[in-house]
Amino acid sequence: MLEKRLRKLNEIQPQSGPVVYWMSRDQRALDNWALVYAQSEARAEKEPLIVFFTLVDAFLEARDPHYACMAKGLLEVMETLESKKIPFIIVPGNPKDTVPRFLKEVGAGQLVSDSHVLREPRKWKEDVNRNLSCSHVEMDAHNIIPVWLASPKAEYGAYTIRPKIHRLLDEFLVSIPELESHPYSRDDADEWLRLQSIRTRQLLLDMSQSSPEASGSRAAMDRMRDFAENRLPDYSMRNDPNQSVTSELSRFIHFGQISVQRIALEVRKTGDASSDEFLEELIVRRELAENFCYYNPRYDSLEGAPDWAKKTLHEHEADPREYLYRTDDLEEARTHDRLWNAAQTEMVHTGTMPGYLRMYWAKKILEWSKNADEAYSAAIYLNNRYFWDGRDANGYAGIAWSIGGVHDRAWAERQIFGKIRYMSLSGAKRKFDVMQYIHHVEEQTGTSVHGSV
Ligand code: FO1
Repeated sequence: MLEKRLRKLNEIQPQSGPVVYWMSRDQRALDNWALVYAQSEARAEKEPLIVFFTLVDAFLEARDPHYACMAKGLLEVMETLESKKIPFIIVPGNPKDTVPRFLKEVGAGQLVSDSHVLREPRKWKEDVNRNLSCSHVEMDAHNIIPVWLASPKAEYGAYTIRPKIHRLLDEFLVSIPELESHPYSRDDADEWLRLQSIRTRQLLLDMSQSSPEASGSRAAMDRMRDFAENRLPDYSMRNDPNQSVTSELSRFIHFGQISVQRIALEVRKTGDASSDEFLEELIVRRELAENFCYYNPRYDSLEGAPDWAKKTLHEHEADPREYLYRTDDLEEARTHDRLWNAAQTEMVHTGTMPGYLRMYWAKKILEWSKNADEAYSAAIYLNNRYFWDGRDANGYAGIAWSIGGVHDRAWAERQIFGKIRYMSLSGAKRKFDVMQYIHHVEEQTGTSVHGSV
């Protein structure tokens, strides 16, 4: 099972010396295939195991609260790893410098890393690989089925990837081996590692101090159990923003604090009638978003949209716009549409937004922008700057679906949108109690939301 999840990133053979797991996307000590593999290699070779993380200065549009939330989770990772006698070291800097330097300092014999689908962290890896003198393998510890095995190409939609995933699910959706207490360490390196650990702990304590948010693997597991027991039975009502029936796990998944595989196993165990619906979202739709970013290098612009969508949007570029807003108008929720402003206010104040409204929100940005390119930029900027789960394949795929028709089909042609699926305020009003949602946001955020409905 382990071998099926990994790929070799160079031809260098493993040598003697500690096995280093470069943790990045999968920030958890338990249920982590990359760590399980690194430990199995270290045990087989009777070598120490070290987990290394490199703290980059500004990841996409992430802000301090995101870093604080991540640091809180990493403190828990450090605690768990140390209880298993595995050192956890963080070094700030660009991975292209920090990773090769760290490997040299500890005399590493093998490097194991988790995998990425977004451009920036994939570039980290390419840069690291150019400067490497030890073997490097990568594991997809994020997806149930490794993104490169689920499909060899960009998929058209859920209907094309679904059968591929279901065909492989029984083979990959299996229990995950437990992390064991690690029996090997190297005495001469211990003092240096001890100092690095002290620095790491201090860094994480400083960074996480300001975070009032629940974060980390324990909080994620609690939330998962609470969802499975109390909200899963009502999951079919998830498109109503006034119902609290979703899992609220997306940010924990984003930071890798909980394994998707663990969630799938636990939810399946409940045998609840809504399990299949939830697993479709968790597995098929999420892996479709991963597939999109992995195989489409232009996932963050109109260039990455299908030809029919690019054509229709260009044809309608000169259509008159009743409303045109700049990014700062959008950011500060100063549009004429009170529902949209409420959704934007919720995003800025709480870092979340109900799923149905994420689509409405992005489609209105298209309607009120000069062209689709500007709509893409504004939506991606806001998504990455404010959402807890921003800076992730799901966000890029959601925006590309809403604005660029990705994974969707052509609909009846209309102004501005061309054949891109349209969403209207009147449609929203038919679906749920819009005023109830607006009042809820006002209460929750202590602001008054302007505009009309
Ligand atoms: N991963 C890292 O390896 N180092 C970082 O400093 C880092 C910061 C960071 C900030 C916000 C955020 O949302 C994610 C961050 N990640 C970081 C994780 C990771 O690179 C991303 O979650 C994935 O690439 C997105 O799929």
